[in-house]
Amino acid sequence: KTVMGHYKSNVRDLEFNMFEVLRMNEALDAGEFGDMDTDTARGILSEVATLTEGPVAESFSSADRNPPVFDPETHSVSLPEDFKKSFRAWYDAGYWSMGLPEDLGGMPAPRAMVWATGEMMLGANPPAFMYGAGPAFAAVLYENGTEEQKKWAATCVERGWGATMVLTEPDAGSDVGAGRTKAVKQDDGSWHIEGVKRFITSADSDDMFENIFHLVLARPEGAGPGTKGLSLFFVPKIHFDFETGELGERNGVFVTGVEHKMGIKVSTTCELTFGGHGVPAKGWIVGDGELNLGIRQMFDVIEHARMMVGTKAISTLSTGYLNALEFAKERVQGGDMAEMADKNAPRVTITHHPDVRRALIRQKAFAEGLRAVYMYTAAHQDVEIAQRVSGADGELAHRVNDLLLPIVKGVGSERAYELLTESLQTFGGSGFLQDYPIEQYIRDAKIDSLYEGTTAIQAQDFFFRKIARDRGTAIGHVSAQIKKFLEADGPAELTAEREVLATALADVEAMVGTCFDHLLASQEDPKHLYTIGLASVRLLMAFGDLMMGWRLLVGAEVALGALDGASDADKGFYNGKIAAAKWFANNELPLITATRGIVAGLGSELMELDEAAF
Ligand code: ST9
Ligand code: FAD
Repeated sequence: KTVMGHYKSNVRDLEFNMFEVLRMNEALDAGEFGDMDTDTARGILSEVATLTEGPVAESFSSADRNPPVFDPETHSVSLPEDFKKSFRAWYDAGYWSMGLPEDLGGMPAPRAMVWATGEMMLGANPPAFMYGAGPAFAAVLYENGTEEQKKWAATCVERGWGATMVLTEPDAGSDVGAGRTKAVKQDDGSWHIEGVKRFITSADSDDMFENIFHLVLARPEGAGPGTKGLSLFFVPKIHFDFETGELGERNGVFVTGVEHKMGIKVSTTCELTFGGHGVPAKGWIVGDGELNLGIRQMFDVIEHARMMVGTKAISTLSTGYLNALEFAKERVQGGDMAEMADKNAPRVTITHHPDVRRALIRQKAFAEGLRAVYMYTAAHQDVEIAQRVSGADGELAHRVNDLLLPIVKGVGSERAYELLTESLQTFGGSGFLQDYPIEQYIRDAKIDSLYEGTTAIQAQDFFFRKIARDRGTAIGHVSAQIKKFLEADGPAELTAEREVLATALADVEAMVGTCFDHLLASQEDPKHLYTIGLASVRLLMAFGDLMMGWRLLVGAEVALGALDGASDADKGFYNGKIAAAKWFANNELPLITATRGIVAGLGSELMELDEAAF
């Protein structure tokens, strides 16, 4: 069984975020993004919605039922034809050029546009978006590369090559610094890479690309341990003439296995062997050859990828919710609760049942709350927009983006997976069937809390790096923004909810304070670091809820202000924004107070428990 036309975009909410809440139209119409003005942006959003709901979504479930086949003899995979067609439909439309450097044929665009169109791709057919990483990865090569490498980057884009990011090894997952793949310097300035990497996305892709370039972390012989001893190498699948781009000999990097997975099956997850087949795997160190820059350069890739993973999860929740909503409006089951005593009362659609309404508004609040958070994050990826949205200058905007990436990625993936089970539940037993897309959404979205740094890693990154090492600069800026919102005059209709938000902010600040206390105390007694480790995912999730609660209320204020004179369709939309924000404030935010208490009471006893007791 396959599902056609599964994807439901939400262009109205994307436009609401971009133009009504974040007011990006001001920067667009001031000409800060070249030819991209507001009308152009709206036109693109609507075209991408049509493209993604149509040809891109078409192979979503069939590709799941007909996963790639690996041929160990030729080290290659074959992908379903209809999937390749979906990919082409997207790639040939050329939207990947938005936001790329102009030297690579890029079209100026705010990051929010990149991620808004990305959202639709990632909801319709996530693997298809991921196979299209070439231009974005080439841009990282361009930005970190030598003059000559900048030309290679242009070749990669012009010829439409595929790309991978290559970090993980069997013994080096979260701990990237444990990687053993080594690099041996050659007289001609190139390096020979030797080792086995695993779980490499898109490392082979049938005939979709004439070539693939791998961005590989490896340890130059003699370099030190850990991540700081790694360098980044550009390793093409097939050698090419650096002047003309013409393809030459096969390089010695081969796919030696493809995993069988729970979801995103058509996205190939490969074992990749370097220099194990009698042909050297030649690579070139990215940049001017200074050692130990590898992890920093790779993080330029990782930052895109983490944003991508969070947006993928959030988009899947959004289409999950909209599918559940459509089903709920049609499914007739049971009588109205208020007529409980009357066995002959008319049967109603399940949208009349309080618990279904609770489930629907919860899905809506999280889907739209998370969208508002990733949009706010994207707004801090452009100086021009960040300045307008929060008054952050370039440096601060960068820090705010850094702070929020683990929220988009970590909270986005955890909440999307959790809430998608609520979407499935809304379908009743039908949700369990492959006639509907939800079971695949759940399988496809589970990966999002795992790759690109598990939730535990995101939570540690959030506290140790994005808060403590940042000396609270970015989080201070964001809480100042929340306070500004709380202190400004607001509509009476939202007074109660603003009070709840103020409490949530105080709770989160207290939790951050508790973690700082343990950090300080750890200088005397390192066991206090355990307590932070035990608290960190709770803190991450609580901050995510605070961000959602805030951004939803900001949206609700905008909606309240726009109700007067709005069309009937817009009235429905705006009332939905207000209802979801109120619901989130009254039903989710108060839970943070309990978490604050739990975190305040945490010790490190759990770490002393004998393993035999588990
Ligand atoms: C993977 C791929 O899972 C899955 C999907 C692939 C999809 C491919 C397609 C994507 C398409 C995307 C398209 C985008 C389109 C957009 C278009 C736009 C035009 N931030 O803390 P330390 C650096 S891949 C920045 O001591 P440890 C920093 O340089 C596998 N930098 O770490 C730092 O030095 P310093 C993913 C950071 O203890 C240095 O690292 N695997 C950050 O040595 C050392 O830091 C993972 O993600 C940061 N947040 O190592 C691994 N953090 O301090 C997860 C660190 O001097 N594990 N640096 O600045 C971790 O992240 C670990 O925490 C660790 C720890 C490895 C960093
Ligand atoms: P481990 O690191 O062994 O983690 C196991 C468990 O221990 C997790 O729950 C983790 O949270 C926890 N844990 C580990 N260390 C810590 C710690 N210090 N503190 C607290 N908890 C900890 N990698 C690439 O390089 N390129 C790719 O393209 C790519 N694509 C992938 C595609 C798929 C489908 C999959 C499954 C993986 C992919 N990966 C890729 C690898 C992915 O990034 C890793 O799987 C991930 O980083 C986790 O590593 P691991 O699987 O070894 O788990």
